[in-house]
Amino acid sequence: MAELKEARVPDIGGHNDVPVIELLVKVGDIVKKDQSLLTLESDKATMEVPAPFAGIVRELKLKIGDEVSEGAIVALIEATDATVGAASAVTPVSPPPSPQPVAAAPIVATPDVMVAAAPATINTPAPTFGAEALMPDQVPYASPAVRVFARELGVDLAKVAGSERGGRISKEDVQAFVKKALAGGGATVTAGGGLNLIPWPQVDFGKFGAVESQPLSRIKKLSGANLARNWAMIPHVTQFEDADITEMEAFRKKLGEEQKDVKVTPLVFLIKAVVAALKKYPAFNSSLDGENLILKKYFHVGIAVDTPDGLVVPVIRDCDQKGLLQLSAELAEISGKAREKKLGPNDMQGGCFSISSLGGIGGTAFTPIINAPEVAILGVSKSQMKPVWNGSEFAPRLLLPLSLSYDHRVIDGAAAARFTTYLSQVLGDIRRLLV
Ligand code: CAO
Repeated sequence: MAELKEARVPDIGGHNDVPVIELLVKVGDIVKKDQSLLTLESDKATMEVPAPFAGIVRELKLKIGDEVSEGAIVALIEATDATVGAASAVTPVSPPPSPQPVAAAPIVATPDVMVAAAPATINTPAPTFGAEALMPDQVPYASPAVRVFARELGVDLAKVAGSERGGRISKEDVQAFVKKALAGGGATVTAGGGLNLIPWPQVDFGKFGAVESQPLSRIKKLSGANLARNWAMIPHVTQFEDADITEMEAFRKKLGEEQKDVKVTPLVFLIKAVVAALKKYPAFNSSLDGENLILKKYFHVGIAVDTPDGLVVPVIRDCDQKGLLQLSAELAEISGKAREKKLGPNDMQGGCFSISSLGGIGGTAFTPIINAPEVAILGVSKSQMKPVWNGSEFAPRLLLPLSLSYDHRVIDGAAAARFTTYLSQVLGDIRRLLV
């Protein structure tokens, strides 16, 4: 018999204890190099683990429901490919294995990864989209692509009958399920978390006038699913406040005249003020993890960036350690990368709190949707000169409208009012940033 080799879980982007949701081979199967052996699914991504070489599966070391990290042994494979010795993800069974660099598994990005990935170790109380979250031994049998497709449509795969061999669910099965649901055939499409919503209205718009159908961009599809989940799952409340930024603006303009290399917008002052407020009110720099609150000691701020393809939220790291000019340079860099579609997953991971600024466009207030698993987000609208009573007369002051949406499971209304009041004080007198 040829030498037995170990196939291991490769680099899965720093995720740990990721559940096995699907075994794609069984003992005795002949596999080709790169053929998928099993599927892992974190709350951020679905990943297939490929065979590092061709051969016969002699032993499976994992079962559905096991939780694995990089380096875990997936299977023992009797190699049939002469090139095996060169494969980097292969570890001979004997002598004892040593961790080896491995090729990255193909990762099917889910909205969190694509739009605003969260710290990988946080186990956010997530909506249960399918049976896999409830009963690992009764996971619906479908490929990752079909799972992603079903999730985008809000379909619970546990309710779909698979027509392929072994009951495997195909894309067509999901489509047929949705069609039946829309036709009122009794099936229930759930939008997540067990919400039994009535079917989406089906209207032939062409009956009422000329129409054109445009496909949604990938970013729009991903961010849409993310936003819908966050909006449905998080009890949002939005607290409004106006900050008097008359002096701040005077200073910013002066800075802009002295400093021609980089454009300094109000947003970087907001980042610094937010960091000061996060330090003073640490619950805003946290994430829910089951019945615990994870308090972060770092200050990475996500910035919503509008791109032609949709919204993305890259993260500026360690904002507490950076000055206004460095933050301005990094803001220009990430927003440029976002618009040129050059952001990588790392650029969008690890955020603590997000800011969505529409101040360059207009509007007086809005209610931003929290970027889970963060617990709050600050919306910023356009500043306006307004008369403000100073005790003896109305004086013209530049007011910046702030809209703080927060997760009411974590933050009380009084804390939110304190947070926005403090933010407003800091922006009103930026010397407070030095305190
Ligand atoms: N009030 C008044 N003017 C403001 C302002 C505010 N709150 N914020 C920015 N401005 C001004 C800037 O000073 C700049 O003026 P000048 O060109 O005269 O110097 C102008 O508006 C344009 O600013 P900007 O938008 O280029 O820069 P920014 O740093 O404010 O924002 C970025 C950068 C990337 C956040 C922004 O370009 C963007 O994409 N915003 C949209 C975010 C979004 O879509 N949020 C919604 C999410 S929910 O769907």
